[in-house]
Amino acid sequence: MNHPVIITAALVGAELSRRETPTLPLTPEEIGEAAHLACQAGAAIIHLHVRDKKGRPTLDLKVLKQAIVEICKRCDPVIQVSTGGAVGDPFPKRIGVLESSPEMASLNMGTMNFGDDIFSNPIPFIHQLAGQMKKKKIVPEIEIYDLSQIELACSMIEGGLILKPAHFQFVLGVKGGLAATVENLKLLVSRLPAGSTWTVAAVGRHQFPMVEEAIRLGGSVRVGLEDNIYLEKGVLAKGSHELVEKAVALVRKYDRTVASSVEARKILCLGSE
Ligand code: KMH
Ligand code: ZN
Repeated sequence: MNHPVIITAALVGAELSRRETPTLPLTPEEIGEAAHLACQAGAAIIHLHVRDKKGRPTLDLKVLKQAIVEICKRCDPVIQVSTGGAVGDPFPKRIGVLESSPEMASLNMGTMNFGDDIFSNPIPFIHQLAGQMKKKKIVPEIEIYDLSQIELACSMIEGGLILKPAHFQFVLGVKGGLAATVENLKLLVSRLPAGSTWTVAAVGRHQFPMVEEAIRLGGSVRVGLEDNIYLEKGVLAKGSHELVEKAVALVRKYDRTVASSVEARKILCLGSE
């Protein structure tokens, strides 16, 4: 039985600047406002990166907490902080973001080529992050960029470092990861431990074809400027909310419903032991 579709809005990311899209939110207030618009459009989860005063990606806890305050002033989404940060961010700072006490955090499952960079996630670091999340009762979103990463996640679930039911995100179309194809998505879904929930984030022009497929297959979806800045070919989105609106229309097209943040918390077992 399909559950309501959980829409995650990834508002900021670490790779973009205002050069690529003038509507990218940068300050905590702008992020709060962008989150509000995304939630009004139908997002239940906000995937959160923050920027410093110069607009550069930062893991500064003070800025992160300010952004969370600005979001929570305006709406009540599940806050999912990024522990991925930007390529090259030091591990202690990436673990440090958990001190912001979010309900969820991303947990990236492997070192890989990431465009022309290396996204470093050695196994001991993944274990350390997962251990801290478990201790702090923060639910991980397991970020899967390639098939082999599911094997590692499964071993961590079997070993009890990640609690069941686990929640997975398939990040498709990254240069260095698995391509964004229907075949790959079906293969990934077929490898999940029973009872897992899953969602898809595909980059660039792959975002909406994969969103549509995920909705058809019973999963959830992530959209937002972090992954894709275009509403249509050649048309920049005015903000992540427009991408959320487009995802909502697809959810309705397939007779599914959009999860509220309250429903998302239930589906993802947030706040339970
Ligand atoms: N910025 C990427 C290197 C995450 O948020 O956990 C990693 C990323 C994944 O965005
Ligand atoms: Zn991210």
